[in-house]
Amino acid sequence: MNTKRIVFILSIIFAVALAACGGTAVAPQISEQPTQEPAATAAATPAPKPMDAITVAQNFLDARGAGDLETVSALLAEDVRWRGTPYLTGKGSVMTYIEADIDSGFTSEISDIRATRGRVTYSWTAYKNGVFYGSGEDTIVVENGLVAAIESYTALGSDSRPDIAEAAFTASDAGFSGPEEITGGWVKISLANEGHEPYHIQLVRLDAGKSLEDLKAALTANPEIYPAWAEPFGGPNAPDPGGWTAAIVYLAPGSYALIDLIPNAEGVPHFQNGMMKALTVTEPDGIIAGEPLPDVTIALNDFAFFISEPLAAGEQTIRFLNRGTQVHEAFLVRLEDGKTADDYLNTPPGAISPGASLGGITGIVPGDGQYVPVTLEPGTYVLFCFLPDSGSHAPHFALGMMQEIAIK
Ligand SMILES: [Cu+2]
Repeated sequence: MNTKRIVFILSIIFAVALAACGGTAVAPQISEQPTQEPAATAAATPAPKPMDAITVAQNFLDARGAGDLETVSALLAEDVRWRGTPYLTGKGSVMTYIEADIDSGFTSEISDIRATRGRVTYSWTAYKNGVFYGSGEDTIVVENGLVAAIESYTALGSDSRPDIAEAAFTASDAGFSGPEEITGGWVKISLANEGHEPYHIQLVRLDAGKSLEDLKAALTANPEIYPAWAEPFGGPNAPDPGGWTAAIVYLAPGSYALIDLIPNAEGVPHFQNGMMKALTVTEPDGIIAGEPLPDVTIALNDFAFFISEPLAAGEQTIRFLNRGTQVHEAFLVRLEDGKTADDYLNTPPGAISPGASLGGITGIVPGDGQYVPVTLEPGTYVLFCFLPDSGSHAPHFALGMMQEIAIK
């Protein structure tokens, strides 16, 4: 891949950052990975909050494993659905099935639990009277603190599970093209850039009755804060001109806008000049694909990236998880040999930047996570978040969300 690409956006945003920081650029964090989050201390224990989806699912699985039927029953919604195998509706039917399962001597081990938007996916290995019986992957859907659905692939066979659907979009200097409607669930959204500037897809879910024009007007009036009726839902971050990126995202049914927030050479965000497209996400029918299993997780905090384990060369899936309090994005660039993050940011408008985009994800809300498939080669990479701080208006990279990563 040609690593020489023209980048307009970065130098423009960096100029804003310099102004916001009084003209002093903040040096990037350069660290031997991984960068671990600091351990919580007793003094910093947060106030009690409602059980999250993983805790509910874990409690349910633990109780089932222990044969604690009272707790199992208490964690099931009255209209719980068990989809796949078996196919049941209602707490009574599900309890009868679980009781029979336990009486038959089944036990299981659970691993790789991950969750997004109330959907908890995990791997299981089952034993009958202590002898290996089978393995698979299920999803538990948690609503209002209770198990609302169990999506089970047990007896369907390993290849009966739906693959993650793909939706391909193209950006040109004239706008976005791609599907008008896709099915909800986990979707791999790809973006091919046939234009002359970097373009990205920021998905925004709109409340009923709100239009693209409403969103355009609101973000024009206040470019830093989404209105209450619009929720950023991420998407693939910008490929270089001529390039291609993808992100695997969970899309809830509803009405969405695809927008591009990157400013042009005059500093005007692309969406103002037509880089907007409507997208309808429909209710999925039956079992949907499970959540991807990441090779590495990169947490987006206020204001730093935390990498769960060393990034290695090769093909892999990175999970980006927003653990902060603001909307964050991640943009991954491979630098040319000997170049730094500052060199990349300081590329003059219209000049050739010393790095190549691998994409990443656009803005996601706290608690949300999305996945990016990448192939990494040995070299120096840098992660950026360009979104503005709600208080100081400085871009997050100037506050610490700029990190160089060496991959051997
Ligand atoms: Cu950020």
